[in-house]
Amino acid sequence: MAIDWQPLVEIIDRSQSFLLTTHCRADCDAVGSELALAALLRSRGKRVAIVNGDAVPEHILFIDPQHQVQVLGEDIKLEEIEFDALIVVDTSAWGQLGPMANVVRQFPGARAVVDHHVSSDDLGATVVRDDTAEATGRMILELAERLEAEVTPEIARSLFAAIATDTGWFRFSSVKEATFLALAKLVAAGADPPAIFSALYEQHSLARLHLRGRILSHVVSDLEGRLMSTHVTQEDFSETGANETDTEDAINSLHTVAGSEVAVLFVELQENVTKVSLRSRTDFDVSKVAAQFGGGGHRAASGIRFAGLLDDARKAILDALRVAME
Ligand SMILES: [Mn+2]
Repeated sequence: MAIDWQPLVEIIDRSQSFLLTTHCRADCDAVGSELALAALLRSRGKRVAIVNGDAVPEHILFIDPQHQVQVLGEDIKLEEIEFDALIVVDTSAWGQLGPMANVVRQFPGARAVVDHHVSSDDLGATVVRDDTAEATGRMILELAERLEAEVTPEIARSLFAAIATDTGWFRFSSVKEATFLALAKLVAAGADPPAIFSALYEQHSLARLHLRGRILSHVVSDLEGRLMSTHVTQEDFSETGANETDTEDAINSLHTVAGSEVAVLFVELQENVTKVSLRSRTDFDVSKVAAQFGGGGHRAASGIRFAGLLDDARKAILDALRVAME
């Protein structure tokens, strides 16, 4: 998909200072895109601050060694926010911005969004969207090329990590030729894949490994193995000492079973909220089922925040999947 960068380039050209933000519970695509975009803008003499609604999750802190990401209300106050332009990356959903939603809503200057998600709200912004892109990070690389900016080793590392994580280390169906062409450019510019892999996947806690054991032991198979699901309870968290971010990537283990088409992970959060992740490895579109429950995402990967108990979430969503997958 050819992206029209011109409206965003015009905002960049006419603005001197930029506020960058992304979704809460940020991932490497979110933070990597923010950091790379910040470096690009600074290389053009712009003033840039990155302010998120919550802190960068601990397991991806390696991506921001200089602690450039600030947290609203902790590192920077609302009244200190004065910028010409605001750019939101890797989300277009009010509900994912957390405390930054108000900042975006009241922002008086130019607003822009760079995102690859299908489902979107109207943020009152100039939107650059490519829902065929595997990661926002690859879109930022394209912007760098459009701006003829130098891709420094820092930018390369941030964007490599962004693309690597949003593609599950290049194994999701969203991966295409353009992915590897971008990665080749990033490696040429100084990204070090083994170092990034180790920082991402080989620095976890023992608690996370124990939690993974529980997630695997809870797996149940449905529709003769086409629908695989599992869950994590608050008790699993407290007994292993792991936390919610330690569930990341666990769902993909369910697809290691032959014949599995759709995988679902239910995570019991506090206050009767259940977080649901869905992954499809066929043409079956999990975002349609997610949408039935107010969730969103892509055909191959979607999520739901279900207002209800774990057992109720399992019953409702697995029932809906059984019907949809028949
Ligand atoms: Mn992303």
